[in-house]
Amino acid sequence: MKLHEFDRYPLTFGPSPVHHLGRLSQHLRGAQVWAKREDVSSGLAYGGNKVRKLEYIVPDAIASGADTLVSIGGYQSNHTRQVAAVAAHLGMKCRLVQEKWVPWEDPVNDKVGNILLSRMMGADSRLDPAGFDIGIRDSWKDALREVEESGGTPYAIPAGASEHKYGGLGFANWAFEVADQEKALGVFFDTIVVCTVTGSTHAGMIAGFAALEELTGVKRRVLGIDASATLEKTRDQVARIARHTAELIEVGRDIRDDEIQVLEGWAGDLYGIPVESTMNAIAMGAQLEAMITDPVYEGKSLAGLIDLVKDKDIPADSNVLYAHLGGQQAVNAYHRLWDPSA
Ligand code: 5PA
Repeated sequence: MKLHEFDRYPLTFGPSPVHHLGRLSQHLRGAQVWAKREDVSSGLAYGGNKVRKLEYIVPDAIASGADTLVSIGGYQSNHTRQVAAVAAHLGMKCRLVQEKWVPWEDPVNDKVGNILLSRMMGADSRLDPAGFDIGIRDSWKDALREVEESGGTPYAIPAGASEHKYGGLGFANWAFEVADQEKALGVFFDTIVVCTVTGSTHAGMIAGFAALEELTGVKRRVLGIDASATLEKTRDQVARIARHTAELIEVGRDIRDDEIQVLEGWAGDLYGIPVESTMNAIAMGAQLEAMITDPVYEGKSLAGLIDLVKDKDIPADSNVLYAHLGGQQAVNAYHRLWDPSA
């Protein structure tokens, strides 16, 4: 099937906005930097990249006859907040497993930001002490069984909606959206920069741009910036999902190895813990553009973009598109990073 033939349940306002980051570009003295904003493209609890993925998963959930969406993430998972939002929007129940993915000791880490919003939207959000892993977890299987035992019909959405058969479709569609927006704006983005953890955002883009390359012959670089700090796992997962998604949407050829670029250098040692480059990037985005990024994901990918532009790895005569995937709600749990009295 071609991408446009897959069912898509609209959860966004439409194409996410694209805009030029003029002051940041001027400051970096290199490529022109633009952003495409998943953080402001849905009315469902502030949106983010998972809402776009869920547009292609919801038809399957509805067709399955499920009454409860079940998913998993860290205490401050953006993904689980978006699953809770979509469940509320559909009139379904929501059961969330929130694990201690990040050793971030703060008394409000499991109380404010994303988890607060999920609870506000009626999700049954339960804490679990397990640490970070992007794979399939026992705690999640237990949650599915518990929903069944209590008479519900669960629908399973894995971490980041990535290891789902349709997890890559949302961002394959993002690639086609970019191509349309380029025409309207009269600009060409030769490089895309995106944050990568569970992989289907980046993987979907790879598949979508490969499909476009087959149609138009136009090549570009889609650079994933690792924020998982478990690079090999994330790289494997991106490659697997990109190849699976390319097959699903009938790209007509294999994804080449050179199309799968997950870069390391900005994650620090641990998922969820910012490093100096993260904090500098967050400050730059906020103070030059009032573009808010978080210390877990977007601050790290912005740090990658900044260095690649400064070092001219992204050439000065090019246009680079920063995929802003949301995630600002977690900053509440990281308040002390900006607290002058801390
Ligand atoms: C997340 C993910 P992928 O997981 O698709 O690679 O996306 C990475 C990413 N930016 C980038 C933001 C703001 C994100 O929330 N978040 C996860 C979550 O539980 O929130 C899946 C890890």
